[in-house]
Amino acid sequence: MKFMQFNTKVIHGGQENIDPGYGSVMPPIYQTTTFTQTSPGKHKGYAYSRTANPTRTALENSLASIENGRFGLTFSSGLAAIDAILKLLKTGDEVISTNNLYGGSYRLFTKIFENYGLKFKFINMEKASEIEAYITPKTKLIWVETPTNPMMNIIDIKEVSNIAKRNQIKLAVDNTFATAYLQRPLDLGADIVMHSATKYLGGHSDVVMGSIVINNQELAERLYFIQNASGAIAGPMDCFLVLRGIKTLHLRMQRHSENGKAVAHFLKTHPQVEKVYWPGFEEHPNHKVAKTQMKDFGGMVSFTTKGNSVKQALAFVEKLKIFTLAESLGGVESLAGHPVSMTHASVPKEERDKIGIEDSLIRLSIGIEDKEDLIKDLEQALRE
Ligand code: P1T
Repeated sequence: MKFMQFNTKVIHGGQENIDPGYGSVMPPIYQTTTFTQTSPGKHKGYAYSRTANPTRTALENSLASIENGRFGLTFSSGLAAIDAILKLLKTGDEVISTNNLYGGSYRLFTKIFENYGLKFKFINMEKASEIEAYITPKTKLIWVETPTNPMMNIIDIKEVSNIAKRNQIKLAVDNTFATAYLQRPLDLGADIVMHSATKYLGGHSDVVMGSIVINNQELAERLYFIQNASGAIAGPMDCFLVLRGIKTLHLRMQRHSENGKAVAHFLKTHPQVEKVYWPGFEEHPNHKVAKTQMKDFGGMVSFTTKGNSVKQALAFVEKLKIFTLAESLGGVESLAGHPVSMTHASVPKEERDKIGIEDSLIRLSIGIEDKEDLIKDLEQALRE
């Protein structure tokens, strides 16, 4: 069904003949570890649930469909998905990564994979052409997160992909903040698109999961091998929940974006607020790129307050009533976080300072509540 557009794909993509047994509309939750064989190796396509499980297949096919890819894989967390991608590499290989990215990704790169002899170069990619200077014959992967967590930098996926292709380097894009609703990295030339499905894809703050979508068959086979050999797979119940989440992804992302815009504009004019980071502002350094590669600007907004102190930031988040102070993002409910003490505590202070993660920085995941209520809540928490 090649003609399907995005809103149809989130509901039907990859879901043909989902339950040949009884014709259920949603896939059954195959809560089983293993499958009957009539003779060794003779079965109906599934032998053991680490290797493959029908509920997982249903989700993996949905993910491939919405990202315009051919192959989908799901993992027990976003970090497990990134871990699998890095296992494509060998000791001595080099990775060029954005210098602003989720703290846990940075920790995985520097505290785990550097021990296995991978080398990471963390650079600012806002001017994509500057990447070229860091490429060596050992560079095998470029790692892009856009919008970045938590500074909302925008990286030009198409331009980076041209550089990657010219130099025969694979390009992986962490699409967690945007999702396939707002941008589709494979269409822009990326080789691998990765998500923390824990966030917008699941959408209800009740599942931890990661996903990968690719087009290239050889790459897919290597990743399926790693998924099975390393074993950090997603369970059937969680796959069911994320599949359910995806069916309303378009509606939620539309509302997240609408509310995100309202909150960003409110903060911008508030006397207590110093800076607001949101790619929808014309003065955002890569607004033009965001406008071209994204359908809208999403529901993530970060800001700093005048005076820039940790104390101030903590007082603000403690006063919030509708926003919940919590790690994570992308659920229906609005969350607030203080990156310095939460999501990015694992990034050393000198690195944080370099990329603008200041002491008073607050990151908001704008939910799908009434925007007037969200603004009132922010207003009362900003009141001294
Ligand atoms: O939490 P997990 O599902 O393992 O996903 C890791 C991850 C990867 N990439 C991005 C861009 C992310 O934001 C995350 C997780 N982020 C948070 C928990 C957070 O609060 O930012």
